[in-house]
This record gives sequence, C-alpha cells and structure tokens, in this order.
Amino acid sequence: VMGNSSEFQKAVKLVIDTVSFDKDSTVQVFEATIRVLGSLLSAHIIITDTKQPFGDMSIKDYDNELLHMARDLAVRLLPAFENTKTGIPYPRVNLKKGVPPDSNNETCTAGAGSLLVEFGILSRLLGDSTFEWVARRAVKALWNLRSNNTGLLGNVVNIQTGHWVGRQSGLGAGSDSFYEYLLKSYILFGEKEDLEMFNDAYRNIQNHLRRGREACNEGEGDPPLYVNVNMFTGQLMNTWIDSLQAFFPGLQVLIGDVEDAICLHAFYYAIWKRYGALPERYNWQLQAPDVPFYPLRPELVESTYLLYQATKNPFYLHVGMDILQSLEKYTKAKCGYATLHHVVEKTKEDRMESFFLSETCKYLYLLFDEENPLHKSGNKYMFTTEGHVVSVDERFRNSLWQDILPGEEDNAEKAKPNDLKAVNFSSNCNRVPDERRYLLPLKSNYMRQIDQMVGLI
Ligand code: DMJ
Repeated sequence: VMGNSSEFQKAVKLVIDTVSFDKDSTVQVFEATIRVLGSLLSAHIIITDTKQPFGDMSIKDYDNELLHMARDLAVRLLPAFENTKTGIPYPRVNLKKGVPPDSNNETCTAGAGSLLVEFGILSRLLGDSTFEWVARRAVKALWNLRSNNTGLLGNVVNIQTGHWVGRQSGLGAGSDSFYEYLLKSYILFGEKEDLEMFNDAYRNIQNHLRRGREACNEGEGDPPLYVNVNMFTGQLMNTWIDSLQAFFPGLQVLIGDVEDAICLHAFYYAIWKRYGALPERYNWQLQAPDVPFYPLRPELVESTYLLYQATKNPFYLHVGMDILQSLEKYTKAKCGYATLHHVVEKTKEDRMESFFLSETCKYLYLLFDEENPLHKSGNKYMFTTEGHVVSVDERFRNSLWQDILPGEEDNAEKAKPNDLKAVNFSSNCNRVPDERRYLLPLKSNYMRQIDQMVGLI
C-alpha cells in the first residue's frame, strides 16, 4: 500500500465500509491500541496531511470517518482504566461489555505503559484530554513503582496492589515498548517529563543491565550485551536474551547512541546468520535457542533500517538482503509467510502475525527504497511501535484542553518544537564519521569475537 495511492484509497474505503467495533469480543488493550487504533490514526493523519508527500492519499468526501472509528474503539477500551487502584489498566477488555468479571489483575509493563503515543495523538486530534490523561496516568503509576535501589522496573505488576509479580528487568518481552514510548512520546508531544523519565530509565539500564566492554568499537572485554536482572538487586536472573530486545539498537539510534547500537545489532545479526532467523529466546551461555520459534518478528529489521538511515553504511543493506533471503527460503508458504516453529529444524506453523506486514515487510521495503518520501520529503516522521507512520508536526504539540494532565500540577515545562534537536537530530547525533561509511561498522576482530560467541565460527 505504501506509495500506491489507489491501493491505499481502496483499503481505507474497505475499512470504513466493513469494520465495526460493536462486538462481543474480548481484546488485549495493548494489541488493540498499537495494531488497530494506531493504524486508524496513521491513515487519518496521512489522508488529512495538507502536504500529501506520499502522492495523492486524500479520500474523496472524507469526513474524518477513521478518526471517529478510532474514537469509538478507544472509548470501548476506556473501561480498562476504571476501577483500578493504581491507575494501571486491566490487560483485557470486552468491546461491548467492558472489563470481564473474572479479569486478571496482573499486567505487563509494556502492555500497560505503552499506550501514550496512540492515546495522546487521539486526544490531541479530538481536543479531548480523556485518552491522553488515562494513558499518562498509567505511565506515571508504573514509573512511581520503580525500585528505590536500582531505579529499574519489573515486567509484571498487580494493577490493584502495585506489587511486582514479575521482578525481571530487561529490554525484551514485557518491557520493550515502555522505554520506546517514553522517548517517542517526547519526540511527538514535546512534554519534557517524558524525556526526563526516558533519560533516567536509559541511565539505569546502562548501569544495571549492560554487560561487556565499555565502548563498542574499542578496548578489551566481551561485546556489550543487555541482560535480564532482578529489578531490586540488579543481579542476573537468567542467561537468555529474547528476539524482542533486538528493537533496542533502533531506539539507541533515535537518541544518537549509534556506536552502542552497532554492537548490540551485530550480536543479533550473528544469531540470525546462525539460524536464518531469530529464536524467540537465545541462551548466550549455552549458545543455543531456549525457545526456538520465530513468528516473523520485525525487531532486527527495524534496527537494521534505522542504523542504515543513521550511518548510510552499505553493510546494513547487506544485512537486509540476508534477512530477506532467509525469509524467502525458510518461511515462504503458499498463501503468505509462515511462523517458524523451530529455527533449527525449520518446521513451520500455520500463522502469520499482522506485524509481519505492518513492520517486518515495511522496514525491509523502506531499507531499500532510498527515494521514499519518508526519507526525502524534508518532513519529519516517526514510527509507532507497530510500524505505523505518524508525522512529527505542530498539531501534536498543542493540547487544546484546559484541564490538567497528571504531572502537570507543577506546571511541567513543554518543549518547543525546536527543542527536539536536544534528543536526536543530526547536530546532536553521535553520527558515524563519513570516512567510516564503507568500512565494517564494527572492527573485524570484534565481529569475529561475536561470531565465536554465538557458535558461528
Ligand atoms: C510488535 O507488535 C510491536 O513492536 C510490539 O511493541 C512488540 N513487538 C511486536 C512484534 O514483535
């Protein structure tokens, strides 16, 4: 659909004509938000963009139908934020009946704390603070539950008592997008408190989760790796890393920590080379998969794309090509692409997740499409955690409401659009120097070290 206006228009019309949320079905709040709400908002933003950088994506007689649908869906998700003592939402909600009576009181940090981008955009487009207010309250509640000792958050929490049920602090499943959305909320809305939380979190991650040598491309010691630790003590909890954590180098690119991103990405790419896919969990001590399936996840491609944008080093095109070839070789099926049940045996499952199209394919496509308006139009864009494109523009910088969002009681400062350069734009970005562009991003001895560590050589 990207770059093809008639396909885009057809898809939008189909959605408007056929989709209804008035259904007796129970959904995960997080999944419904990032996948459905996010795509409705992204399409609405593209349709109503006055500059139309992607070609003519306008829809004749468009009457904000997608925005109304987005609101309808979000209203149906709101019961998840009621009757919770902490303000952290229930993980599941029935679109017709609200929170099911037997509902689980436990939720993961990422699921409850990564709703702010979509809910914030919706609020700012509608001029109705309700959605941003509940999402922001959830982030704050989780943030306030971080350990006094390490500053880290766990991965599963009880929404009524605020007790951590899962004390694992890591960057993968259950935590990943919480960190991603602290930074992306700041990039989009310019609320300084989001950046402050992100900077704090990033510092604590570096202090407690990062192992290995200090600098990626110099010095002695193991390659840098981010491990899973106990949130209260900082002690190692296990010896696996998961496939979801491969998003982190991409996030590091956004804040300008390109050098560190290069190393972590190289580690994941070595695992990919060994299996032609990423196992869901890889045990770095045993040099073997702990959980061997690969559901076509996007994170490594996402980081590859962002590292290519930051460095323009053709090495990342080579990585993309390699990934593409293994997807074709091992996952292609008659009617689509299939989840790998086992990355060693290459057996398949009859399952293709929606993120394969919205992220894995999109990032691969964009990696090779140098001329895409996303890269060339001079406008600024950001991807939601589900790969939906949103423009970083003035209309999300203003809250049209008068009431106070949680945390604004003390007149929290708002960044002006120009302050964005404080986070990630080229002047401040720790860019790889031009003369290194055609060299390996990581010195060959360090590459070899990583290949050895994952049993490639
Ligand atoms: C995607 O749905 C999102 O990126 C989410 O934040 C976690 N990862 C999955 C795909 O692996």
